[in-house]
Amino acid sequence: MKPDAIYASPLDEIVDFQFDDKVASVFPDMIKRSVPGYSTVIATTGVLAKRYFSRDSRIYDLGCSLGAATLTMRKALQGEQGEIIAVDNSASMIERAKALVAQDSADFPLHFQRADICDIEIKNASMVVLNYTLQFIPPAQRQGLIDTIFQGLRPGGILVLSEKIAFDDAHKQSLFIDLHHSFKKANGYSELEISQKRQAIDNVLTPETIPQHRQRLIQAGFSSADVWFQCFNFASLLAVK
Ligand code: GEK
Repeated sequence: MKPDAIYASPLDEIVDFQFDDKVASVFPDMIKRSVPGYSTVIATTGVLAKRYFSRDSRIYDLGCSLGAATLTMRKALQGEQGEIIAVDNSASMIERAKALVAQDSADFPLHFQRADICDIEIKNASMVVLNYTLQFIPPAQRQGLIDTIFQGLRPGGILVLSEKIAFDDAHKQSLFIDLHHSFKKANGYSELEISQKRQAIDNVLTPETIPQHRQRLIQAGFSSADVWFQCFNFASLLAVK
């Protein structure tokens, strides 16, 4: 795993964070050291796939990056009949994900699509995974995307929605941001790296509160939407159609 040192040296200008080749090349290290609970969420996505996948249906992994969730679900669904559609709009992510899948021996059908997740058609899905990606979609487009996902799910199908979250309570907001920084420091990031990355990502990542997410999911038509995992300001919800 190539170590992430993108923000390790002082930068003259901090540009908005992008999922380019520099990021894709260090992504597994970056996400593991930056997102508390990431490996639990990925492993549990496989457990949920095993439970909720239904024969001849599709699973969508929206904002698949290097395909961590896709590879876990594929392994869980060996021998089943259906397909995974893994979507990302970053060419670097899709190319590298394809190379990783080429080394994977699981036989569950998988197709990559390079597209904006707000423009794709979703149909015949038993499960949709949105792991840490809705946060990069402009807030005004989020309800439309969640509505499209709901409509493309079979009855009883699920959406797994994992996000960085915000808090209405100012004390909780600053406490969890602080704890997240401590988590990053404990994982070897310096103060400079943490602060430069924060400047780069603040304009492109808009976290929302759990009540905002739940309200949007219920408005779309989901019969339930519950937090099944949270570590500091990162949470995952399970919404059932
Ligand atoms: C994982 N789910 O490892 N359309 C398609 N892809 C997009 C869009 C968009 N509009 N916006 C962003 N992306 C992964 C981690 S990372 C989260 C997801 C993070 C893609 C973007 O290219 C990137 O690959 C991914 O969403 C977000 O479980 O880095 O914090």
